[in-house]
Amino acid sequence: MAVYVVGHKSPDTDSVTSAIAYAELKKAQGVDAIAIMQGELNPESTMVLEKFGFAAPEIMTDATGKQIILVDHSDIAQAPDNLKDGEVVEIIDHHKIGDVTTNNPILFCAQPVGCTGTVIKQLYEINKVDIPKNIAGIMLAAILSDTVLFKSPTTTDADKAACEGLAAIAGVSDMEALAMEMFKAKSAVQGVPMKDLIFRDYKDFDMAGKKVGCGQLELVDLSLVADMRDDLYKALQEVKDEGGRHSIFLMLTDIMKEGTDLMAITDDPSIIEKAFGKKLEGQTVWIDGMMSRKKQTIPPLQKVFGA
Ligand SMILES: [Mn+2]
Repeated sequence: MAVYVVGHKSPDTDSVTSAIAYAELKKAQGVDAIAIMQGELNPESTMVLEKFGFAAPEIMTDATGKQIILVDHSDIAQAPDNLKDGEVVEIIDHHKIGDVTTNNPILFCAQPVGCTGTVIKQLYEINKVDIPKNIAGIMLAAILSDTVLFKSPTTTDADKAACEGLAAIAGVSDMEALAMEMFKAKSAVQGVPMKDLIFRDYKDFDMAGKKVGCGQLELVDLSLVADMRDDLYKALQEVKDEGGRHSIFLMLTDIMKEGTDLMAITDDPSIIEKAFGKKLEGQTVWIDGMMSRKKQTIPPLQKVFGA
């Protein structure tokens, strides 16, 4: 029976490449593993897969009747639909533990590191399987992406060490050049529908019973979205209303300046000041140093909501 390896909804580079890299490790161990994804590739992931010679994994969104390995998440909301009608057989992750439960004991390997790719590199080593050259390339790209070239506060020494090793295997002599190539690809916003931008890297959270959404656009320069801000705000309002959300955020993250202009629409504007110590000025509030949704945006909000 095939085992499907899948990352979270609105897949990012880590979710896609980790599915491919972990499926490859399972295949080396004799498992019929198939990497899949739950949505279209984003511009950065498209560039990364092309550069290292991979086809896009098939899109599959329903877990019914399937054996599933979750990578890069352990939340039901971010997993394939009807997960309870399938069977989760492993979880490999680097986020806080989510709400997926299982009937049987499983391999659950999560570490507080910057990227699932870093965890998977260790699993290759533990299992004494050589990492193929092109697989090392996409794993390296994932770590550079998730850690924003080691600028994100989620970065650990393990991530840096993994990148050194992977770059050597992949024959990448200039990691920074690879990262810049990816950041430029990910900064492509012109001509993209507003809602596609909002959902490009987006997650919904349950905060004490309130639905709170947060998207993130990582850009080499915020001037790229200067003339789109009003349209983005309008689209964000629609997404908030359609989904019955209490609050919705869009992080406009300046990778080079290392901060985020946080666009926010909320039923209770006081949460912004409580969470981040600053008030909204119009549509947004600039938070110096904010790079990571997981570490810097969501936890203060959860605290304020009492979730
Ligand atoms: Mn990740």
